[in-house]
Amino acid sequence: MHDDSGTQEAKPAPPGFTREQWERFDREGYLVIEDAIEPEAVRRYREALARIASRNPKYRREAFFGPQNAVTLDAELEELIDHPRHTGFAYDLYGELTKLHLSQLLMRPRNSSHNIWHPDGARALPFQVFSPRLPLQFKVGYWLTDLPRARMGNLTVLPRSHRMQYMNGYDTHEPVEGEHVLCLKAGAMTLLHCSTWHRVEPNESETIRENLFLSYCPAWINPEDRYTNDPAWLAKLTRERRILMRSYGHPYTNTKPPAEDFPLFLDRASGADRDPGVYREHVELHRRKRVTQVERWLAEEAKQSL
Ligand SMILES: O=C(O)CCC(=O)C(=O)O
Repeated sequence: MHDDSGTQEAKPAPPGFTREQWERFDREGYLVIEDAIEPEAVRRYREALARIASRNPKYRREAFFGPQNAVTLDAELEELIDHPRHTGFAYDLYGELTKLHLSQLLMRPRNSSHNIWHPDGARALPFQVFSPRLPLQFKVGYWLTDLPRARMGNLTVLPRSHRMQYMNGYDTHEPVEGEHVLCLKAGAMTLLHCSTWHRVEPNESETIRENLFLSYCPAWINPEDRYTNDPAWLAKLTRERRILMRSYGHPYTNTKPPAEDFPLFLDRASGADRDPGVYREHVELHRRKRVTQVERWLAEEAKQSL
């Protein structure tokens, strides 16, 4: 039986942050989770990247390659829209309005272009002005090749810099004191707060750095890599994947999605589609605020500091 709210089809939210992981992410501005991606999945994703490169006439083995909207480029990557390895982390932040902001595959060969220091998101009026604590973009990294040492095209972060609006190395490649060059094994997953300053190391090795980024945001932030998606492609997706793509015909629908897109997920612990006792009965599901896991932790923290 179908009910209008979608509750009967909805599944519980996948696992997200442990309390300890959240506290570390909130303090440092990023998190590394080793061995998060099974070797078999690393192999499948690498094969998909190779297929995408081989189909693209612009691909050159010696140049940076970074096509976006990657989940549409190979059927093997569709599962990344809502994979339970990482989607729960985004849901802990953005709850019922979670949206896939960007999907991108990256190949960084020797001596190819690499990014200078920057935070993600808006520059002239950074997200941090309005959201000094919580990220308005949240970037999940899937690392598919071993990067055992520096100067292999590594992602490099400045820990705790997500509270800084100015940073001396901005728009340069210069190493800065306290930076962390991420030396990762294939299968690691990283979580990055959009306000954390980061750059990319040059690649002086023979390894082509291969990875995937999946960013999430609240639906009311514009996506980075598309306006909408092909309706025929969307029609083949599962309910959760279609919702997470937020391919709406009218821009304000991102702020107020339709009733059938609720609940995105049921509460992980209780299986409920709504928070109990906060509204009168007549208030419809798609018009109800639901508290996120991160909001709960922030509320507990505020209580403890009284
Ligand atoms: O490729 C990387 O490691 C980071 C790229 C980057 O700077 C970004 O995605 O904002």
